[in-house]
Amino acid sequence: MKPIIILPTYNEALNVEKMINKIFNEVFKNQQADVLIVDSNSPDGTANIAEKLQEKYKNLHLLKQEKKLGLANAYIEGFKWALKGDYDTFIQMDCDFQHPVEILPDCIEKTKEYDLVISSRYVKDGHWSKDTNKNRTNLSCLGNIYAKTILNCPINDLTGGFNIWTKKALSSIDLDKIISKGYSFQIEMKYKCFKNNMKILEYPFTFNKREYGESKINKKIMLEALIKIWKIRFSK
Ligand SMILES: Nc1nc2c(ncn2[C@@H]2O[C@H](COP(=O)(O)OP(=O)(O)OP(=O)(O)O)[C@@H](O)[C@H]2O)c(=O)[nH]1
Ligand SMILES: [Mg+2]
Repeated sequence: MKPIIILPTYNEALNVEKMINKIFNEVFKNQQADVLIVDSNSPDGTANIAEKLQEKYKNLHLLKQEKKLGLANAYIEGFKWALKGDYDTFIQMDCDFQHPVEILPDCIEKTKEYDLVISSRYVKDGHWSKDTNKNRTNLSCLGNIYAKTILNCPINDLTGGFNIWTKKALSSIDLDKIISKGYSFQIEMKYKCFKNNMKILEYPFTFNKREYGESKINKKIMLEALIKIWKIRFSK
């Protein structure tokens, strides 16, 4: 049994090779973890780079989606694939270095006591990197307060995408009933986990600024998330 890191990618050609090298050469040496890239047919050729890397790393897997159907769809396909494998820990992480891979061994250790470990910007010692645009941080803070209040849920970082799931927590959620398409997926998954009475820890980390490549988040995606929270609140 070992962990699997699931990396959704859309146009991450500038990041993917560096990220995979860092995971396998610096943090999980001797390939004590697997990585699954779920690529939504990125026009910049991210999947081609991943295929080349598979020649070097036998623990690197690639799911090629035919088209971009949103972050939720990519993660659901990735989770379903991983749940069929011999894994005990399922890690969600962006492929743009905003989430520090180095903290993963500590977070994985914490899954001995907790069902879900959320890497959090909104607990003591959790931060945004100082050079992040203030509008972005304010929007995230407000979004989290809004979601937390509507859902009446104690999780501070509901929107974050750096989460470490045990098999128990992930299997407690019916992935076919997830209603989110975009980034509200992160909120919906954590809320369902909370409703399923799983033991949850928020582990502090510093959210870095994206160095290479472009953000996929836009006003439409954010608006969709704000509205979806009401549907999530009343979904079964
Ligand atoms: N497979 C897949 N990956 C996606 C999709 N949309 C975003 N991603 C990936 O999901 C991760 C998070 O997306 P970002 O655009 O970095 O979102 P963010 O980190 O909230 O925003 P920034 O701070 O602006 O970077 C990245 O690894 C993206 O490449 C999608 O539709 N399909
Ligand atoms: Mg990002």
